[in-house]
Amino acid sequence: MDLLLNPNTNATPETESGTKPAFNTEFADDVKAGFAGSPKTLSSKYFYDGAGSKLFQQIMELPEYYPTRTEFSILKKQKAEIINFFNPSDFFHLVELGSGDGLKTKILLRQLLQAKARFEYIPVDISGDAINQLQSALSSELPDLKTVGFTGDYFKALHWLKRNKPGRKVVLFLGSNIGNFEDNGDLKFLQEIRKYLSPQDKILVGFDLQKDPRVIRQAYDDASGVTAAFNLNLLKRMNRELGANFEPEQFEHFTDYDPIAGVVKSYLVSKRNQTVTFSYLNHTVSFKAWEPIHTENSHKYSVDMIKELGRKSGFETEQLFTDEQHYFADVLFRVV
Ligand code: AVI
Repeated sequence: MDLLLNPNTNATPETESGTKPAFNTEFADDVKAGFAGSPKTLSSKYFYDGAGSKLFQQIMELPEYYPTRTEFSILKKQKAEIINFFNPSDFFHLVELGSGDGLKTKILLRQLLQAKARFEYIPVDISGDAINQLQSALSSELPDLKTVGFTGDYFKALHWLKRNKPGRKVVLFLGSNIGNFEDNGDLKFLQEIRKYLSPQDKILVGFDLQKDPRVIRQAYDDASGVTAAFNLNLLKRMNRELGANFEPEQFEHFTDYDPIAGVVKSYLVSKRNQTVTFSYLNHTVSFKAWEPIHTENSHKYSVDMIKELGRKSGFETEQLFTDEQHYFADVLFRVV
């Protein structure tokens, strides 16, 4: 299981400037191991290099991709109610896991400042660039905000916080990233977070809800092909970083939603028998015609599933904030 899931921040910005990215041993090992198994797999965390992060920005703007704008509208409409549940007059650390550009969080930050809440904002991100950019934006946009950024993985951050910032915590894990884990990874992730929290602490988690299966399917198979390009970028990334010779036009993006399991599964399907060489790894991999590589899970939840997930992780569901169509929910769990 991969606990370091951080969609907006696994970028390798070096590729943006055209220089060769540093060799990533973990990526090489994961590719080798994932392609040795059956079915072949590749973790969705590798979507987010420089090009993939830009494509994900475009996905979030697509008419078919409802989660981002729905969560945005929930936060906008219910910000006053949400921050009240944080007990804003009692000092707390607001810790955001995967803060990225902080666009959604700024809605809550502004509201907290307006309400004269006693808090310090601690954005956590694997990308030092993302943290630096966010902090400089916040210092000009919200000069009264007290903030300390943390660059590193989530659990290192929580470990550091437990020792160095012992006060009450409200953790944010927005954007439905909780849905991108492998089987039971969501539970393991929340159970792990729970270990670093104390009574009185809370966590606000974004969940994409189960709905008309067609609406979900379209969100991952948009008419303009941006999601397909996002998936196929994995092949280009392997070409760039591992010296592979994938021909992206010899693979296709395929995705489907299983309403029983509540999961969108995405694949790259080989259109013919082909062998790919990874020149930096001295390694080859063969694909049969119509053989899939499983590249992503995106879980969709019912309210009962969310409450059960919370219970099993040591949390009680305190409040569920949703939109009129019940497409998305930001769920506040408190430690039990
Ligand atoms: C980052 N994550 C919540 C997105 C999702 O909806 O599962 C990733 C994504 N994959 C395809 N489209 C968007």
